[in-house]
Amino acid sequence: CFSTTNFVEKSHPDLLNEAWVWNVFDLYFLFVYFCPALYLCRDFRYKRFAERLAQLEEAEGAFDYFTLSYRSFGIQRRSDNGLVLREWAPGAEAVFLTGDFNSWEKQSHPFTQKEYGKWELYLSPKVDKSPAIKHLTKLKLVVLTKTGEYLFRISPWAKYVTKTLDAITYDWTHWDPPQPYQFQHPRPPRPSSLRIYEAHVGISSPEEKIASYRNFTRDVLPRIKDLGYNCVQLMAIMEHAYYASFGYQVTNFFAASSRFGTPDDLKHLVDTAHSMGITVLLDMVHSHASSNTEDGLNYFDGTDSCFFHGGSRGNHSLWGSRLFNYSSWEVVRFLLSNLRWWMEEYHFDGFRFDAVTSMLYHHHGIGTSFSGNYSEYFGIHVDEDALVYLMLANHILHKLYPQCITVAEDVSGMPGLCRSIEEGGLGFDYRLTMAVPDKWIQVLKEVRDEDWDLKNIVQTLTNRRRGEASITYAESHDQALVGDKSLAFWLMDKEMYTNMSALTAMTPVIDRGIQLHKLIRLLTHSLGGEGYLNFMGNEFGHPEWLDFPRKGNNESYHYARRQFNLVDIEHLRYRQLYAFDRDMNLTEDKYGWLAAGQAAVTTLNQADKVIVFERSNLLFIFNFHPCNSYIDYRVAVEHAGKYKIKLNSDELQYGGHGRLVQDTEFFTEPMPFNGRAQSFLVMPTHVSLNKQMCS
Ligand SMILES: *[C@@H]1O[C@H](CO)[C@@H](O)[C@H](O)[C@H]1NC(C)=O
Ligand SMILES: *[C@@H]1O[C@H](CO)[C@@H](O)[C@H](O)[C@H]1NC(C)=O
Ligand SMILES: *[C@@H]1O[C@H](CO)[C@@H](O)[C@H](O)[C@H]1NC(C)=O
Ligand SMILES: *[C@@H]1O[C@H](CO)[C@@H](O)[C@H](O)[C@H]1NC(C)=O
Ligand SMILES: *[C@@H]1O[C@H](CO)[C@@H](O)[C@H](O)[C@H]1NC(C)=O
Ligand SMILES: *[C@@H]1O[C@H](CO)[C@@H](O)[C@H](O)[C@H]1NC(C)=O
Ligand SMILES: CC(=O)N[C@H]1CO[C@H](CO)[C@@H](O)[C@@H]1O
Repeated sequence: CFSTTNFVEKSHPDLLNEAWVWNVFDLYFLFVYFCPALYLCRDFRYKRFAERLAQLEEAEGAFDYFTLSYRSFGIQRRSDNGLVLREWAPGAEAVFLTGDFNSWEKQSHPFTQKEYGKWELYLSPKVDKSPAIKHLTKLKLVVLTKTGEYLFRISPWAKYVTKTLDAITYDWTHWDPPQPYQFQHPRPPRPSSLRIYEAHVGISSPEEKIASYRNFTRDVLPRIKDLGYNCVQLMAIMEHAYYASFGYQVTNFFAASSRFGTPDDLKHLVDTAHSMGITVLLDMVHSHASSNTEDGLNYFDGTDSCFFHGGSRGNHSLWGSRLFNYSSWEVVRFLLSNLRWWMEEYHFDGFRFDAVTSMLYHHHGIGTSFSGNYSEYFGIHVDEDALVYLMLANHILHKLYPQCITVAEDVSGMPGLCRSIEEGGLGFDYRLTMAVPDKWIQVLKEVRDEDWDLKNIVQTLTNRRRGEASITYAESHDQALVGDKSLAFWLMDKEMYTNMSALTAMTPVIDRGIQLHKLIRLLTHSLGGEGYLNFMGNEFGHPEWLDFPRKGNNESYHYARRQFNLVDIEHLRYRQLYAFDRDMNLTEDKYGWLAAGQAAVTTLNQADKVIVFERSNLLFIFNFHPCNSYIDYRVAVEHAGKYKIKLNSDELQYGGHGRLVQDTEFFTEPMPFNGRAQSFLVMPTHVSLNKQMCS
């Protein structure tokens, strides 16, 4: 999300550092022991969830039916080509349908009022038995308000909205193609190690214009495959009238953005990804909605409380957007059906829920910092309705699609976020470690290399809630946004324009940048979580930052693109970073450290700037010292035997110095060291060590 800078994540208190596993007994014990009220809170949450679920089951048959409401709302074509239209507009005095089909006659097609604020209209087939409204017909709802105003609206259930170049707002375009898209490929199995490529279709080309779903399918999916990522997370798919909102001010929740092509083009993209074994996640924005009225959801029925909270509670003061009323039955129907829609219609494999912190708390995280004190997560400042909504969403998704993956963007560190609902959790599979990228930016911005506090860095990477899975990243789209810049640019800045050639010797700036870029990413990948995420382009050290066309930059696309052309130029060093990123993923794919429990750090030497840890039968050794190389450095291991180098950032092909002999074999000795029974000396056979780096 684009406004997380207001949130501060501090390290969590001691409780979390103990290796306790979250289970019902621990919960009970902890809460009863430390604070009975918290235990009651957790219990209360589960009860509220169970009640809500029971209500859905009872009132609407079963949640399966309730959450498929996109099959009864909006426009439905029956088998005889009769059209049934249904809307929820409790504040309306009357509702009409208008469009090309009735020459934009405002009142010729009135809806009939039904119970609970619902409206219905039936359009019989034409004489030739074809439907009354053709594929690609432009439509509008006309809502007559209680105050006698006529409002032109797009159906909240619209599947396709389009805009002509000179128009100001979007049009509702009826989507009912004669040949519906047929998916060819099944969903791939759920990966045990999630390596996510976070991508935005529109900016996915070097050209200074908007790239399409087709461009992405043809040009970017093969790169993702080649890089060894097994998951792509698509941003900005749900239609957003304002391009520069990066997809976070959604106007039409059921429409795939037409800026990038047709719904079928997106289906083809997902299908093609599946054919490559790539899982596809959708960046899901259910935390708020655009405040647009004519082409958004705001004031749909002429009141401020349809879909959203009425009054000031319905406004997000920082984002200028509208906040959903999660206690409303029809809002829950709309949002849960929205999740089903993207699963069923587009075959997405799961969701990354945006701005979960803003949903969970009445204060939306604004001006609040989280220290880890449990009173911050339980109490009257928690929006229990939003919390129960998220539990319902996770329950339904996991019940209906056992392979579905849900990821929460939460900066607060809500306990139990990624524990099962039965245990009193919220039921997400992963959370994003939002403190990690902030730490890297802070280190690169503020700390001299020789002063890096490795203990603090390791703590940031490892201090997470045990028993709850995390997706970690050195940088995501948040860090790339204008005002900040990519890690590569923090490291190498302006020399990236002139000194990235691999044909000349590295300058000290480029040398440092290339080496640290690799180390930062590998350390984050191997120590930081149970999944890893990279933002499109950063795998090869994308320079600069992202800025979408807007008034303030003269509508320029110069920074709204990804310069894949850089990595395609044979003699530039971007290739070396790309190769390392690729081999990092391939090594993970082979050894599966992400799926292998947390690492045990055996050496954390602040003076030597060395970190050593084991994970998944692998030994990781990092030297962050800006000047020193070491000969005969003792490292501890658990398992006796022979060790070989599998991935070496110092290889020449990765822009390294080639100081290690790749096929060296290391034999353990039964010499206890740093808490392990075995150890050995790491001894590069090439002793042309680069000692002069600091001189
Ligand atoms: C998308 O692909 C088309 C067809 O090859 C090409 O003409 C167009 O320039 C591409 N657009 C972008 C933004 O790369
Ligand atoms: C939210 O919806 C509920 C149920 O429809 C309603 O009772 C309540 O007044 C709404 N809250 C606000 C602030 O609009
Ligand atoms: C909510 O925000 C809109 C514009 O952003 C404003 O017109 C409206 O008065 C606000 N409502 C309240 C109750 O603050
Ligand atoms: C946690 O917050 C509560 C309520 O604000 C306070 O009484 C308590 O002292 C805090 N505990 C810690 C460890 O800071
Ligand atoms: C770095 O780029 C500058 C400007 O083009 C050039 O003068 C200098 O020789 C380059 N340095 C190296 C080592 O290539
Ligand atoms: C936008 O264009 C105008 C007129 O060409 C120019 O004066 C202004 O500096 C430009 N602004 C930016 C941010 O480039
Ligand atoms: C998703 C993906 O490309 N995975 C590949 C990772 O690397 C291994 C080893 O080369 C391949 O077998 C996988 O297909």
